[in-house]
Amino acid sequence: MPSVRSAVTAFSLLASVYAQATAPTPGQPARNDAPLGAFEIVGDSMVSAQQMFLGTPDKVYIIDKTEANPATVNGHPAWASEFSVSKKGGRTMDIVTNTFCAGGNVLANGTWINVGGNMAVTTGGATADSEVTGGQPYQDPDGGQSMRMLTPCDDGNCEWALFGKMTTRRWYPTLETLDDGSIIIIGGAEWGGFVNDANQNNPTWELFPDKDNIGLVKSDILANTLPANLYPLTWLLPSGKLLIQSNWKTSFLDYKNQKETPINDMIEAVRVYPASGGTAMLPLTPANGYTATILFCGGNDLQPDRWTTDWDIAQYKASTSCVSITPDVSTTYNKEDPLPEGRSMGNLILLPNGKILCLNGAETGVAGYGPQDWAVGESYADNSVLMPVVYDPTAAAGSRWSRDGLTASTIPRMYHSTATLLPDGSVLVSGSNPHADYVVDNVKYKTEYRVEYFYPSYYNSRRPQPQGLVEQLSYGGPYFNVTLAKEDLAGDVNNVKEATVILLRTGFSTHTMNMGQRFLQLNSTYTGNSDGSAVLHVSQVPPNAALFAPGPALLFVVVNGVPSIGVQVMVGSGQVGEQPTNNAVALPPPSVATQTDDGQSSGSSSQHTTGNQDHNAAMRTPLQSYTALLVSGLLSVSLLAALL
Ligand SMILES: *[C@@H]1O[C@H](CO)[C@@H](O)[C@H](O)[C@H]1NC(C)=O
Ligand SMILES: *[C@@H]1O[C@H](CO)[C@@H](O)[C@H](O)[C@H]1NC(C)=O
Ligand SMILES: *[C@@H]1O[C@H](CO)[C@@H](O)[C@H](O)[C@H]1NC(C)=O
Ligand SMILES: [Cu+2]
Repeated sequence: MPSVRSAVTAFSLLASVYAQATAPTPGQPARNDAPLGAFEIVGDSMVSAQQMFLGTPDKVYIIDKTEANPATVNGHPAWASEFSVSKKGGRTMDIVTNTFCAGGNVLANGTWINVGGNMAVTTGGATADSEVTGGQPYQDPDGGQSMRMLTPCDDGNCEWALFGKMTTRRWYPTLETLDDGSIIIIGGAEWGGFVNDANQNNPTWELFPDKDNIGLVKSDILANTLPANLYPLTWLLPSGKLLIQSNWKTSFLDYKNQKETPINDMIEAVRVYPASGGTAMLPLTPANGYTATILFCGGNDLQPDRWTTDWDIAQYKASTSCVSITPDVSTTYNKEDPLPEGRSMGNLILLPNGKILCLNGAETGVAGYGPQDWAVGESYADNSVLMPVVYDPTAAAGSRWSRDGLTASTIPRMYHSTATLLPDGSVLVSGSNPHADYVVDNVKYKTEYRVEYFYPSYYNSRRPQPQGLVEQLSYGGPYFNVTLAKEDLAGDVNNVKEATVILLRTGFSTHTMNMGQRFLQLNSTYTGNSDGSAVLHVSQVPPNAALFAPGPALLFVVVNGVPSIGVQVMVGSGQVGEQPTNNAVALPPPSVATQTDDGQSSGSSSQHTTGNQDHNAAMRTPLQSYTALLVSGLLSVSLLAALL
């Protein structure tokens, strides 16, 4: 006979089943039934995500331009917010001055800066007359020379603070973190407009902090690439020089000696804003000797004079062209597999499995907006591309792009949209607002607040749970050991042979660039144990801070293409300044002991089979036990019902 006590026990069992179904297991993603290869609308960004970055493992910081967002802060519309990845919502923030098309990046000590922007505006993006109190109704002082700082937090108590002024006004500057963890601030226009022009060009760069008082330094490439020279595409190269790509030109910048050297022109398409191709440095790996190759995809083939004439640019076909350059080896651009369709504003996001996700953007037109009759609403782009596509740099040429298993989004992500990788390996996508102000009615491309998560194919897999990951990485020096249990290796110790340890900086996402985004595979060897567990011996970052600038990054262990949940680590000293480097300590030689299973030792081929069977068992077990719990939970519900 069922007693009340057994019903109570059954009820608490049910409660625990519920808890198990909702609370994420440590080391595992929030859910294991996500729609793979697809997007899911998860929340509201409160302000439109024109700029965005992952600041802590749970917090994404979103920055908009000043506009009539219904969400408020300190009695005026908000144009910044903090979004919690786990809670799928957050709070508005006061970023004080107009951040319209500002730039950002992270310092070696983990503080982010956001600089530049535009004048105080009033309704419709029109210039406001009051520069002192800020324009009404927005109360947004001029942000043209603003420097803003935020040290991300998880307690909801951090705020943006103004801390000084740049030497000059910069609207559309690029920021790149340098090998000493300071930041170079490059280019921009003084006052704004669709493209730059000679009357407001700012062909200079400056440093923050500017420890040697260099001040303002002139840049030839920015002087010579009007009008499409805004947000110049810039990477710190392993050589310590910067690659700057603007309009059709390319240069090296040796910032330490303040010397620029022109190299070959870009081919096939303009990649910089407003053509807005997607760009990413490919993974730096031991296999490629940590040689940097940069991929450029999409954009369009417009010559300089075409940007300043009035024609229906919104229907002009974007380019399918992808090219790459390996600047420390050769200054020639190489053609790569083209995109399946032309794309402007297609954002390239590095995934921890070494593949690159291309998403967002449009098949025709360019970044920007305006009042012209031909504009779509105000959008200078049309024919949104809703289907993502994935690039595998290790696949054979001709088959690097793939759409296997992918599903389209339902939300056009046009001008002023963004994307960033999250620690669980999903990708947060937000923004889109090809308008001068907040517009949601009667337009094809409205101001977007919807936040989506995209779930790569590995998302639902049981994640490796590496033990022994460090919190801080040095440049060179001793290696560290990371333990993987048998289940982390899907039951086959031989899987350790292909396991990788990945350092990934997600970057500052805006205008189809993720400033500072970078992927570096740490060198590693392994010791596979006879009980099926293994130890990875993992090198620190190679002794060259230009390979991966100091500052916070995510660390992943990837087994069979499945990443662990990324943990935030500090690369380098945690301080701005020259980084200590040491020689890398040699790693132990790789070895794998013969795996014994149920006391039976086996040869390598049957061992492989055993491993696969174990893999299936490992995949099944949690599901089976979950089902068992669920069944007993349901039984207890009927038990309870029978009692009442
Ligand atoms: C990081 O460095 C910058 C520049 O030196 C400084 O202004 C900021 O306060 C530092 N942040 C922290 C958390 O110390
Ligand atoms: C890491 O593993 C190697 C090889 O098994 C061992 O010699 C070394 O002592 C280990 N280091 C630490 C810090 O555990
Ligand atoms: C990786 O480590 C091994 C063993 O110490 C070493 O021989 C090799 O040169 C390293 N590779 C790179 C790219 O540093
Ligand atoms: Cu913009």
